[in-house]
This record gives sequence, structure tokens and C-alpha cells, in this order.
Amino acid sequence: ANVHVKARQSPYSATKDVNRASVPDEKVPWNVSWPDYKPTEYTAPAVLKNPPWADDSDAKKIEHYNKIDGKIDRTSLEGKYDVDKETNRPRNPEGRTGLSGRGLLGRWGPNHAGDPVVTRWAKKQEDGKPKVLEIILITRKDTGEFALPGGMVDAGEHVSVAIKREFIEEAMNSSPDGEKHIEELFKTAKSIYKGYVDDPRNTDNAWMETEAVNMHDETGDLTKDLKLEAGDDAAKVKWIPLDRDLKLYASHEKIIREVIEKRGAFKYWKS
Ligand code: RP5
Ligand code: MG
Ligand code: MG
Repeated sequence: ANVHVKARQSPYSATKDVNRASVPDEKVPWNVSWPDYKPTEYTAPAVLKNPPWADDSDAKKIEHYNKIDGKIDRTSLEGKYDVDKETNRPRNPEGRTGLSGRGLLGRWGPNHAGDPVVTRWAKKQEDGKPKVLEIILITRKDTGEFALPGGMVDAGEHVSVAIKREFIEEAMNSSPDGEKHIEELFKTAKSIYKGYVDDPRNTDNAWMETEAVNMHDETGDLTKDLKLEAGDDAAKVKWIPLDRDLKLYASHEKIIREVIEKRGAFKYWKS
């Protein structure tokens, strides 16, 4: 089945001792009855301090779930989500995670992100084989895994703006000056995935969703002089050929596989 996996990992992201209640595969769906289910309650101190990117600690103060709430988009890309009548806490549409509260996430319910998938054809290609794609990936500071250089959509921001902004922050260290082809590169944008992300920060009441967009440089001219420099949550940034198995953050492998299929590129996986 397609149950979330990273959203059930312990210890919880960025903690050493916050352990999720263990949730077996078959008990992930909310419609499987589990009267004794006791998720670990956890919301990170940074979230409880009420920064502008986070909601009130009291979920009962949220009035507009499943709606655009002022500048905050509380709609889910997965359709209408349930809200618990007693606590007014939203329910993760993919099921139980073993942790209640918001963990590291600011919003009750969906937390929206955008992911840039920037690709071109690798220089070296083997005759008679599908062509290998190269992709810009960062190494995340938090987990050390390869990841798309994506990030959270700010309140009131369009996702396409967030995708470009995050790309410039994380893959260009916020210095797009002198980069002539960025605009043209982003004109090639094609949406490839919209929905839930199996992010390790997810909880029963707060979860990541993303729209991933592919910018593809067919000739290689647009990215020839592109200077990559890691910034923000990126420790490193590089062009990586997609001819090998990579340990990728959250659901990013699924997104990249989608792009490989769409472009008819070489597939590094067996099945
Ligand atoms: C993932 O977390 C999304 O796919 C996106 O890449 C990322 C956004 O969070 P930060 O990079 O801002 O931590 O779920
Ligand atoms: Mg960022
Ligand atoms: Mg990021």
C-alpha cells in the first residue's frame, strides 16, 4: 500500500528523545479502529513562540479550515480533510503518524511548499541507451539527504513565486545577479506533482504538501554559465546525474521518477 513511511520515523526530526507512538502499516488509516491509540504530543518550542509563520497554539482559534483564510491557504491539494469535532484539530489525510500537535510545522493542517526540479541532459551519454538527465539537488543541513531546493510558500505568495525564490535562495545563495538566463529557464516550468509529501516532520494534525515544477534546459545553453552556490537550508548544491540510486528527502524520489518518466530518460531503478 501507499502508506506514509517517513512520517512515522523516530526520533522525531531535530529531536533526540521525542519518539512517535509506533503505528503499524495496517493501522495507518483513520478508518481502522484503534481505541487505545495514544500519539505522542509534541510541538517544537520554536513553533510555540508564535512566530509569524505559525498558527496559534490553540487549534480552536482556527475558524477557516479547508478554505483560504485571509492570506493563509488552508485548503489541501488532497481534497477536503477532516477536523476533529472536540479539539478542532485537522486530521492528516494519509492517516496516523504516532505524533499529535504540530511538531516543527507552523500551520495546523496543510503546510504548503513548492519544489523546483531543474534538469538538463548529461554531457556524457552512452550510445543506444535512453539519455541520462542531470538535476540540481541540494544536500539538506537538517538530514544530510539529497533534496530538491524547495521551501515553504509564504502567506499570500503564489507557489510559482515561492519556487523561484527558494531556488535562488538555496541553489544560488540569494545572488541571481548577472545570471542572464534565469527568466528564460523558469519560462519552461511544467507542473509535475501536486499533493501530500511524506515528510519526516508530519504529524497527525500538521503535514507538508507541495507542488513540484520541472524547468528543463533542453539544449544546455540556459544553464551553461549558471553559478551554483548553497544557501539557507542547503549545505551543498550540485548537478547530479540521474543514473544512480540516491538517498532523497521526503517524497522527492517519487517526484524525480515522475520527471524521468515524462522525459523518457534513463531509469536507474529496476522495477
Ligand atoms: C518538503 O519540505 C517539500 O517537498 C520541500 O522540499 C521542503 C520544504 O521545507 P523546507 O525546505 O523549507 O524545510 O516536504
Ligand atoms: Mg528555503
Ligand atoms: Mg528548503
